[in-house]
Amino acid sequence: MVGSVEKHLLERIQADDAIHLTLVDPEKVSVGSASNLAKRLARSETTAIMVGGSTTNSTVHLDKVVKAIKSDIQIPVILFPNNVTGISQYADAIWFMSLLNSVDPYFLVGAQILGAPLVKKFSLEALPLGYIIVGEGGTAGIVGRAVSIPYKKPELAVAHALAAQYLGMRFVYLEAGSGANQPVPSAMIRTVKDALDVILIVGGGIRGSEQARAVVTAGADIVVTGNIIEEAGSEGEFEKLIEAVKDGGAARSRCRNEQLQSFRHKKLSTKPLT
Ligand code: 1GP
Repeated sequence: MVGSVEKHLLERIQADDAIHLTLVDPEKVSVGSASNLAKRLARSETTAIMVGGSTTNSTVHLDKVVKAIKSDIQIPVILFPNNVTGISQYADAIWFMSLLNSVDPYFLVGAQILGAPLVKKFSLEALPLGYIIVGEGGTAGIVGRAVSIPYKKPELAVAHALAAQYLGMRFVYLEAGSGANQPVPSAMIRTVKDALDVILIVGGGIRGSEQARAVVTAGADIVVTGNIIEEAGSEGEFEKLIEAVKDGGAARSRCRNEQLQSFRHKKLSTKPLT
């Protein structure tokens, strides 16, 4: 069942072609700094806040961080759990995710079984997500015991993404790992996007506007950044990155319209005379 957070995301994607989400890692923030961050995010055009990290282990702290963020913003807060300890009753929704290239059944379905009753109890909106580690993979890849897909093997990423779609997941996330040296390459994003009918999320290692624009141009519907908001040093850099996501989306939709028009034009001009 599609809930209000998912509807919000889909409407924003329909309007702008591509959207930006900000990831806040509770391990990296105090309650006070989370509140300051939220005030800054409230002034930005990020579409939703994701809260989670590969090593989240204190639900008490997570609760406080989510509450602090929620008190300052109107946009949705979506949990991005690494484990059952990543579930907070104060969030709006949760990426209900399976790490599809993990060799450990716990990350495929075990943690989900343990967490599902809590998701129900807290009335969290579950957003079904196929999570795929690619390239370096970072801490998420190590903790999740993933066999990471090399950047040169886009066809393997497609196979994983299609499996997610056929299993009924409405989102697929290509994760290069937080702080990755190289974000997911355009060729891999494009190959996956061309094969997929569900929403494609891309994140990990995206540090600047040009990288964000490239990720969108290649086909990402949702761009996730985490570190950049802390690293940028100035609000301007972060804003520019979100602007680049919007520009990339607008350029993509212009390109699609032009292709459609040229297709229609060709069809009309080749219509046989009767
Ligand atoms: C991690 O993809 C996200 O899941 C964000 O990565 O911190 O490198 O932006 P960064």
